[in-house]
Amino acid sequence: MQIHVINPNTTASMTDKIGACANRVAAESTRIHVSQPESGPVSIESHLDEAISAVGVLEEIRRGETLAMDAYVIACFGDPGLLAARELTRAPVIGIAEAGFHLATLISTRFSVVTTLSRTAIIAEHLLDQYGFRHHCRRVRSTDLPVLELENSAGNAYQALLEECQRARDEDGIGAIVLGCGGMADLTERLTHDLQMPVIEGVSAAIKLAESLVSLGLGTSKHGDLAFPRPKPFAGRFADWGQ
Ligand code: 5HY
Repeated sequence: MQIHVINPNTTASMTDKIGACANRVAAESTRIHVSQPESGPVSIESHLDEAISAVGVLEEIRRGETLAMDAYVIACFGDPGLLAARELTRAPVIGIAEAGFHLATLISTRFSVVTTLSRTAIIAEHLLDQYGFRHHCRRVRSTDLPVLELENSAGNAYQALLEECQRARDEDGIGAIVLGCGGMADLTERLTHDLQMPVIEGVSAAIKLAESLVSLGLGTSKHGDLAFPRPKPFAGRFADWGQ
């Protein structure tokens, strides 16, 4: 089985970290391909970043389709371009936010999300509503850490994240925590140990969900709104998207 993991931002060290996490949890028979868009923001921390990175995700999906991938993972907690990506393929496409929410509700009745900048918390809240998980989620908390601070091993990102997770554990009446950034993929075990509470990060969750769907022969439905887009010309810089 071949799974294409896409880091929607353009920071190579974060792409490598996400790839390492995916390879750590993937089954023996699963081959992980990891990539990032050629163009786009180094980190995704705003609606503009989300919108631009979504095009990059779709370009990577189109590339993956030429390589016959069995599934795709969008490794940014905003799940940028998720539904449009599903229109482009029969393979399952899993966003790490959606995957994290699903697994959290399988092991706890209430969870909290701990993410990066407070300005991106609204993006996670919109996804909770869109996916129907709002009533399972007690709070979306932010550490106010810029995403790329997670790449700074000399920084205090871990301590800041741990303290916000401790507040969630002690104040929110929850049974699990969902980490709100692909760049936190390497911190799960340490946080689980330090918090003595289930901590879920989306890259691992998405890999296991993708493997399950493929092994069940389930892919993106082509009946209804996720059918392949109707052929039409595209103008200007998107001319080669046209059919
Ligand atoms: C992510 N940004 O997972 C999101 C996190 C966020 O570049 N990778 C990013 O803050 O929304």
